[in-house]
Amino acid sequence: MSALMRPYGDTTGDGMVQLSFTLPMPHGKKAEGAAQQLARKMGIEPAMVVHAKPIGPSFTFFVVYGSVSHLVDLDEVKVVEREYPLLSPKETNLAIRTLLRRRMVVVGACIGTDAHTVGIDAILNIKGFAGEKGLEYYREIKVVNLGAQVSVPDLLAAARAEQADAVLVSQVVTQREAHLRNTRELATAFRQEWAEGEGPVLVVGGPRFDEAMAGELGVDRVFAKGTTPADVASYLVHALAARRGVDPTAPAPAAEELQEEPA
Ligand code: B12
Repeated sequence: MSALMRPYGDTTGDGMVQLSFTLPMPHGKKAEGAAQQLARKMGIEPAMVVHAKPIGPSFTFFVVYGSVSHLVDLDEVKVVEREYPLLSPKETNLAIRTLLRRRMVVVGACIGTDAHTVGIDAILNIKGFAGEKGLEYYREIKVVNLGAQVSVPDLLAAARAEQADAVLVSQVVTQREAHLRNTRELATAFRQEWAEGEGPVLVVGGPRFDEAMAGELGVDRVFAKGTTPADVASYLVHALAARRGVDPTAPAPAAEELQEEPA
């Protein structure tokens, strides 16, 4: 695969892309012209307005299809690759037993005004996500799911009372960067309570987070869209092992111990 590539629609390398947006003006010829102008300014040439639909009297939604001349350089693409091995529930349970000699306590919540609980429930609830069981299924994990619209002081109090090993926070609403502001508030409160490397492992997740922002936001790890429960459980084992200076890939599960484990 070449490091340089172009998008395509009909024939390889034709550069075709499709994008949608809304302009704050009534639907009409002028609006379609405005949409075309915007697309051209974005480097789409020729730009076809393939769909325009009024949204009430003062707004119009557009879909524009056209060709860009830009190239994508794969050598310049920077992403956060998973930095730990993916464990099965059995391996996670065994690793927790060996590491902690007790159950791992995980406290989860949506903070701020955010009421979107489906994401955190996908990770925590036993029914899980994408064919994987959630953290409640893991015998060695105790899950305390506080639900929606939890304030940072209440979350901190719960984390202290439960002696949480990890705090998992979901932020789905991103209007006015609420997810970033709330995460910074969370990190500040927890870092004031516990010294660096102590206290619960802080994890935030949601569909519009950039996984590269953990350091900047003051949390240990950020998860974005498509995260599965095993991604999170495996990370928590890795993070707690690393804090104890243990090889994150250890402890290697002994075959006979794994067989004792149901499910
Ligand atoms: C369902 C839904 C609702 C439901 C929520 C029900 C519930 N109990 O959760 C209801 C109807 C209540 C609702 C309300 C609102 N909603 Co709404 N909602 C949605 C919708 C359609 C789906 C979200 C969802 O459930 N996704 C499925 C889950 C599984 O995906 P996920 O959240 O991304 O989670 C995954 C990952 O992100 C990650 N993850 C998420 N959290 C965490 C946490 C951790 C720790 C980890 C490790 C991983 C992780 O793992 C999950 C599994 O992979 C989205 C649009 C969309 N299609 O996404 C809008 C959407 C999120 N809502 C939106 C809005 C604006 C609202 C309202 C403000 C609308 C209004 N004006 O009242 C209110 C706000 C209510 C509030 N106070 O928060 C906007 C947000 C826009 C923005 N940029 O902020 C969206 C994007 C719709 C849109 N396009 O405008 N909503």
